Amino acid sequence: MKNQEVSAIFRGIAELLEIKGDNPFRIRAYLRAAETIEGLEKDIQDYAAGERLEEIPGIGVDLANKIKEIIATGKCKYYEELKKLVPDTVVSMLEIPSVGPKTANLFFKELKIRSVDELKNAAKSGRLLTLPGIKQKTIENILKGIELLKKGKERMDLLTATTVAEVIVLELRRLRDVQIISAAGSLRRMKERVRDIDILAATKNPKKVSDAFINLPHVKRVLACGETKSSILTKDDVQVDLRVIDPKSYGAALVYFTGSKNHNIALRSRAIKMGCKINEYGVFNKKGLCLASKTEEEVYRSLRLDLIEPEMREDTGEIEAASKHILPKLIEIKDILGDLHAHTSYSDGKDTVEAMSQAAASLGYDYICLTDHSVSLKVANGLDTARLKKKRHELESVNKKLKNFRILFGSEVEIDSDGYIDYKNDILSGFDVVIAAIHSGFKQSRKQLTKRIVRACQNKHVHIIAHPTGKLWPTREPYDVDFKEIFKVARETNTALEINAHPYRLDLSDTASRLAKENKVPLAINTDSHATSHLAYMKFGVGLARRAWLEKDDVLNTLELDALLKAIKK
Ligand code: DGT
Ligand code: CA
Repeated sequence: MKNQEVSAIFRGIAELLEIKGDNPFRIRAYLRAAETIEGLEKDIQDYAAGERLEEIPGIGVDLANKIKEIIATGKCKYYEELKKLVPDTVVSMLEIPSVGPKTANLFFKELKIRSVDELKNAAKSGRLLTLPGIKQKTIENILKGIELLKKGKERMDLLTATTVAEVIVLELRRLRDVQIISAAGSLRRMKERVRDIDILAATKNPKKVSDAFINLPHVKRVLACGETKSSILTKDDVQVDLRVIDPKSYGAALVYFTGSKNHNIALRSRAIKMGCKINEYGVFNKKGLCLASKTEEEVYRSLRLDLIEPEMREDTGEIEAASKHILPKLIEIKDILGDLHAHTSYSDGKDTVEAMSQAAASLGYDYICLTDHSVSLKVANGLDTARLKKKRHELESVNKKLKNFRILFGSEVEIDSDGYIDYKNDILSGFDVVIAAIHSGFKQSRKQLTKRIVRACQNKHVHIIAHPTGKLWPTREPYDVDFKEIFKVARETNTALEINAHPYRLDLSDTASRLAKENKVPLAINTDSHATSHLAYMKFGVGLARRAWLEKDDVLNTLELDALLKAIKK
């Protein structure tokens, strides 16, 4: 498939044109073409071979010729020429939250600043202040942005981590010498951000498995290669560690390398109190006799504990609960019966009502709520009354086609700076589900932001508050709100809080979700999908919910449709 290659080059061209301050229409044309090509189901080479490139929406003669050139040579002359005008390191400045193409261009042209590091020095030395429109506050924002960017690069999001891990695990699983293999570490615990990927393989032939690992096609550099552990850096600069272990110790090793470190320490002290010893090879009694090692279940049992699910292994009360046999029965992906937050091409989603609904039905769901943006969110093409009507008609006609599946009519509405909603009550009352969200004014005080959310909860038409703290990985930190107050009002008004499953959001966090449960606040796990492929992000939301000790009954979208509609009533 050359599709990714072509769309990456088109995106690169758009970025460079933006820095140069080129014609906005041309920039948009490249971006749109990149998106369309990325979403094509067929290989772009097939279109090229049949001289059918211009049938693709947004592709004219000029772009078609560039696509053919990329397919034939792997390169695009126009892109190479643009790159000579603007170095890569200048482009990388765009990753800083408060730096747009215009400012990047200003720094580059006026002060010859060519990289993030050079920008940091210039910001610290006061040199930037000589430029027009740059104030002390701008500089503070730039420095803060650089810090956030650095932090973001130290850890990766769960989507990146699972994608890399799945590919490698799949390749190694094919080896005859690998008996069992699993991801371990923070990824297995579904931690929100992961530093590196740990994989554990059971084998009688460690050398062969390690050799295969360090020779995988994804490897950029081998960092270490030893008897029991090898480490590589993938071509995307992700560190992956593989541990190989004798099958008879697999369970003990899996417990050990899944962690967390604090959980392991707590297990070890429990073992010591029982007169035993635990390590990656097993649980041993005083005489050195192995009591358990092969499976995780045995290992926990030997310490008189129920099996603790990986997501709970953080030493936050799980060991005590396991010893008393009162661990929660954690929610599972199969418990989810629908998704209550998804966008279509009516607002800023990529796919149509029908495509989104069919994708949700094929996941086995009973329902999806299509919650396009509301009228005041112009940047996301929010819907006015006329388009709402059109969408409603379309939903009805698609609903007739789908069996055992229902599309709900919803909207993600704006909470304004005072906490009021942008649609009038007569419109709001026409939706099956209303999700309210803050998309502007993040810099207000804790008090003001809390008041906005509280007021939105008090609106009798609002069923769910979307991504309650607004964080967006890696550049936007959560805004500060008074959860105690919000939980109280959410419970009193029967307003659910969302666990947004998008890997860049994961908002509420695991700790906040656990507190929400303890405060009896209704919760919903939603993907906020903007394309059919995003519906699969549900697993990240469920992972987070499991880290928060949530059970099926704590989550609204595990309910069947009628029960759900009843439960959200205010
Ligand atoms: P990360 O990589 O920072 O996202 O988090 P983890 O939990 O994957 O940490 P990592 O990769 O350093 O180690 C993997 C597991 O190995 C960890 O969860 C528990 C275990 N482990 C690592 N170091 C220690 C240690 O010093 N003591 C104990 N008891 N276990 C450790
Ligand atoms: Ca790790």
